[in-house]
Amino acid sequence: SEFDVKRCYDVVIKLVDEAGNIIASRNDQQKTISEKSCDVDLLTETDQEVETLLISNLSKEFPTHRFIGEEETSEGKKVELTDLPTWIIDPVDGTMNFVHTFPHSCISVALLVNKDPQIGIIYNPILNQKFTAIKGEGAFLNGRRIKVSGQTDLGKALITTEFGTTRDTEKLDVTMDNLRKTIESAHGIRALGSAALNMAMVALGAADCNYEFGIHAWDIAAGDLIVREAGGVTSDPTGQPLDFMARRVLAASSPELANKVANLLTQYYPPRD
Ligand code: LIP
Repeated sequence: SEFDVKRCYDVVIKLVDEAGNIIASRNDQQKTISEKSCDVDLLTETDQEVETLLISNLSKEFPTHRFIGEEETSEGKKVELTDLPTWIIDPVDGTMNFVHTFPHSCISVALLVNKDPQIGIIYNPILNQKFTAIKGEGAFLNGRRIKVSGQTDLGKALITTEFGTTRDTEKLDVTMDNLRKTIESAHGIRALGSAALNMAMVALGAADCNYEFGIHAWDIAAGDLIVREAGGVTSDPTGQPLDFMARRVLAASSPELANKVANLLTQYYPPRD
């Protein structure tokens, strides 16, 4: 009841700026890498350091708040989303990019209350792109209002997706099937290497739709709010409501386009978080 979203935003944005400086300063340095689910699913020391910076400072300011972080979870902690205020944090989304200095890595942070995003921040400190949203107040890039394209025509749509961080044969078959169908029916296809930045491109109107199977809540929670505050829609890739634990996402510039892409896609159901 005493929830003060503005105060939460002011606290987190300072920490995100600080974390961004760390990521930007390390981008072109050698990284110490560890593997998560497989040898193309990566974590670096910077992921760990940034997550600790955010969680330790946020929990000092907001002792009752909960946290879901990529790094914490990779250490075996179970993902549990309750109705309590919960910060969902990906310290470095696009870790493969970060390891290679491909300049599309970002911090993705969202604050949920009653499982509903109130704040979303996606910050690429290497290219200085800061996407922000507070529920009901619109979406912004570096302080300037952004809007989705409004595209409804699949044949004119630029679609973003990813190839995934697994070499599982069944998943790869679905991925290739969907790439082929998308290339055949859309205007073009792009993969930035960061689920959060792909969604930010939909919010910006630079891409028209994004889908991915195999993501986690921390890859999409901030993007969900930023896309919707920019006038877009988010859902499960079937068109059903988005479920942060289902590891599946669709974001689009219009309900019409979302529906067309949902009908096009071969569905894949990873194990839930
Ligand atoms: C990864 C994304 C990647 C996506 C994976 C994964 P990480 O996040 O950036 O684009 O395909 O599903 O979530 O591991 O770099 O934070």
